[in-house]
Amino acid sequence: MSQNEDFLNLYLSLKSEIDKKLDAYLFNNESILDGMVKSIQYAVGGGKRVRAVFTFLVGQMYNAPKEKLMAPACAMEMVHASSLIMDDLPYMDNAELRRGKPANHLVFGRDVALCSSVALLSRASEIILEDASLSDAEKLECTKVLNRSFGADGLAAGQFVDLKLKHKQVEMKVLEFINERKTAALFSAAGEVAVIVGGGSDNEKKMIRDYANNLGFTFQIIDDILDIKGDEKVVGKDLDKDKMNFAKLVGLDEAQNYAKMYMQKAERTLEHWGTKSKHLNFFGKYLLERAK
Ligand code: GRG
Repeated sequence: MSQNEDFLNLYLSLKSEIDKKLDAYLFNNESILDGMVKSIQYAVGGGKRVRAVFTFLVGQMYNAPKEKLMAPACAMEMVHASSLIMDDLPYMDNAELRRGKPANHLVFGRDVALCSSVALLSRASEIILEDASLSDAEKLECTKVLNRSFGADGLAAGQFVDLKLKHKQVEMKVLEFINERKTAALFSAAGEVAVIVGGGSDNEKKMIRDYANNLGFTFQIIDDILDIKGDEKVVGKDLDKDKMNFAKLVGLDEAQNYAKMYMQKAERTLEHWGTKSKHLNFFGKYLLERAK
């Protein structure tokens, strides 16, 4: 088996474990809540799970037990799913297609979609705080990192600036500001929780945040390229060819060069972990080459 196949098998097996655990975390035993829980399950179903897989791949470099990584990893996917519900709402990006299905608010209504989005944020912290395999210190640090990622210097900040400037010509540094918060912040948190659980040093937490930041930039630039030249049926979400983005600003070819450049920067940080980082190297290439 080639090393690449080896990585893809690992990715698929982690994804399937994550999918199962997310189902279990979101099980509903109150029939009166069926309508909302169906919307929550609908929102969480079907993603690529790259943020949670990233947590596992970083944790693997420390031989961190899988059972300790599971709650923080799933929490990242819950925050991500929450953000996708919000992002698609008519007064945000007003999108109709998500993960190849109608957007949450079109199926369940805007009112229910908003409740589900908030409930997912709350559940994300809860599953970490309730996890018996984590120490109190790990729970505290992980929820702090998680909550910071979607707040006023994370997703919410990135989204705010993105919405305000979406049809304006902006400078590169503004796009970097947006991408760092809207997309890279959650990758950064997903990496940092794994270093916390793995018992890494403060310096390693910083290094993984740097790595994830560059990885997140690559990820967002590929997203921007797909927004322009992707196939809506493959990507599974509304493509917004008119919206200002990195690929529009610099052109498709140059955007691809930037995506590679950020990935190479990221890879240099990984040298610190030597051969232990081999799966993360494949993960980076997988994100760079993705078509959806
Ligand atoms: C307070 C949670 C919260 C959010 C408020 C709405 C919002 C602010 C932020 C939106 C952030 C957002 C949707 C960023 C886009 C990031 C991105 C590239 C998403 C696509 O991720 P994939 O490709 O999607 O991993 P799947 O469907 O595979 O999970």
